[in-house]
Amino acid sequence: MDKILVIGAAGQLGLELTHALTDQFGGDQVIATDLKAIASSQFANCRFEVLDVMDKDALGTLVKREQVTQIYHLAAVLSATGEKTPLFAWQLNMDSLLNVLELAKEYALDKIYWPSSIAVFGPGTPKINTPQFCEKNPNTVYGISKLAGEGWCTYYFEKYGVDVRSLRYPGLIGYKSLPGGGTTDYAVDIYHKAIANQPFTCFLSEGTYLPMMYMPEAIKATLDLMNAPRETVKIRSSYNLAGISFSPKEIFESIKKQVPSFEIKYQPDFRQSIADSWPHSIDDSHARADWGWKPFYELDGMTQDILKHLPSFFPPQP
Ligand code: AKB
Repeated sequence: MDKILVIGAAGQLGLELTHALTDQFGGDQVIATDLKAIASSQFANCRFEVLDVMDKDALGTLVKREQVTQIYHLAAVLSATGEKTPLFAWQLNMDSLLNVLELAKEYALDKIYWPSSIAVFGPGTPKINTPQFCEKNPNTVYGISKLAGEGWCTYYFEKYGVDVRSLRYPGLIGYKSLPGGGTTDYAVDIYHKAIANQPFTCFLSEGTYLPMMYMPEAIKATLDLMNAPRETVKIRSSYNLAGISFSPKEIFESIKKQVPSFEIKYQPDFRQSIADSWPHSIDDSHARADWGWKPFYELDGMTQDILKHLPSFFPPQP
């Protein structure tokens, strides 16, 4: 029987993915873990344990004791935060992945999921419809660690047969939790300001196009990839994945259709150069061909859905 361990379950992606995994496998089969004990209240339908993924012995004990068969390893320092503490970001992002891959080899686990990112691309990458295979020269420590991680995933698959699967997520936009230190996170914060009837100051310039994805699509893509038969998963570094590409001006205009009084101003900071090094749009034809991926949201549909649901998760403060 499948036993699923989620590492970094209290993060923006982790929270929603853990709930989806609980729906798929049943609460008894899923163990949510995070560094923060306070997160336990968010996992009423499955077990929660405090875990530091850097502690390989504690991770190994948990995997053995619970007879874990699959690990979703989501803990990471993201792009903007990573630039403030580069060595810590490298250490956390790399050592934690190696801990998980080593245990997957040692205990012959069935499957591993590890997210990569559009941050693996860099200034020399083609910006429009960025291909799966092209020049990658990331210039953030986050991007460098994701690119190295993709190499390690391929290595463990080829040398040891570890069935590790990965997606290069665009910026993820959800309404159930707050984002955590990414360059694309302006596209989450902007909705919080809109429902609070406050003006939004954007840290990117109005014309900065970035690939983004609404959370329900990211969850579906992740489960589709993980549920695909082993032989259909032909790329073992990480799959390109596309949702919607838009600029701060376009998301602002989309929100303004629903909240006519909404205002924005632009004050680009250090995150602008990170965004400028990333693609505008992504070619995900390999994901479509290999395991049937197809995105289903457009910008206005996502905006309507978020504005409808966000106030019940984060009631606007007076
Ligand atoms: C970030 O902005 O750092 C992340 C990402 C694109 O991986 N959302």
